[in-house]
Amino acid sequence: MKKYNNDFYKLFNEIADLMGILGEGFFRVRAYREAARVLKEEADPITKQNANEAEFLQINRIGKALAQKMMEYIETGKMRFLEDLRLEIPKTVRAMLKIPGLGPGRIGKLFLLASITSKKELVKAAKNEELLALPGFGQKTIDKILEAIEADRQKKKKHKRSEVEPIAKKIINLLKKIKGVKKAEAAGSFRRQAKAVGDLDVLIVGSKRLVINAEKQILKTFPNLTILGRGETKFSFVIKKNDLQIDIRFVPEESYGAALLYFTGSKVFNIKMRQHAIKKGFLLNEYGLFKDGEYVAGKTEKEVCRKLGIKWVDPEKRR
Ligand code: DCT
Ligand code: MG
Ligand code: MG
Repeated sequence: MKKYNNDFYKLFNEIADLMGILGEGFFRVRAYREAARVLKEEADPITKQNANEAEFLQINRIGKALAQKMMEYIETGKMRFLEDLRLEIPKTVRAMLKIPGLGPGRIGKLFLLASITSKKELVKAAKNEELLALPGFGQKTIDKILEAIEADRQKKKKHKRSEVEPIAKKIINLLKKIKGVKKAEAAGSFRRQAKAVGDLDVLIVGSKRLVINAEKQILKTFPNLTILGRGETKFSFVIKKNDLQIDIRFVPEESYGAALLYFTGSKVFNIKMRQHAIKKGFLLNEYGLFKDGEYVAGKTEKEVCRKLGIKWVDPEKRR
């Protein structure tokens, strides 16, 4: 039998949000939020069978107005009060509730005082300095909002590992079949076993001539892609279907280990490695490990680590 507790939690919180946007008094808004919390965390399971207004009134924080709405919802699947609120506030305004750091109060000011009705308009107004005139919007707040929107955008661009895995496999296999390719391996966050991957970084040992061949083979396998760039040692493209970017880099054999270290990252791990190298009198980059301008190591990760006097670290632990 369906339990309604979680529905009520969401619905009453939504009512609180929307009333907050419309500038309802603090106490009325809080009453809905508190009721939502109690129904989710403290109340016994509510089902059609045990639904009863008098019983609801026994629950902490539930008064007549809320108990009636609960009955209405169980009987009809709707709360008219909430439906009306939704009609008063455009969907794109309600969607702004998802922006971290932007609560109903501020959204209400944006909507009612500045006629800002979407995230897009908000970003535009923030950049125009229009927002500074609104009460509660200092430069610091505005910067935080813009940062949150940008961070959200970045996060959304991540791909699930399970989605990237088959593509990585396909690409590596295809590259390995090309004549002259000695090694092909995924680096970056994928090699670090990250659950969410921004792009797929791939390294190949082979001569520069291979870039053209690799491009041909890739286009055969993935006809629908956007090429972002092709250089002598790099080929970047986006698979259109899922918007996944792939960076393939071609490195000489003597640099493979150093390049694998570098392109596996993380960025923070690389900084630590380079600092360690400097302390020991080396220079470390994606081409190799150098001392006084002379190549010392670079063919494998382990060789580089050995010369640096440090243990090889599992990619998963390179944070
Ligand atoms: N790198 C670095 N310094 C930079 C940029 C990159 O040391 N300024 C290294 C570390 C990671 C590697 O190159 C690949 O870079 P990204 O693909 O940008 O990072 P990632 O760790 O693979 O993360 P993402 O999942 O976002 O691709
Ligand atoms: Mg990457
Ligand atoms: Mg990359």
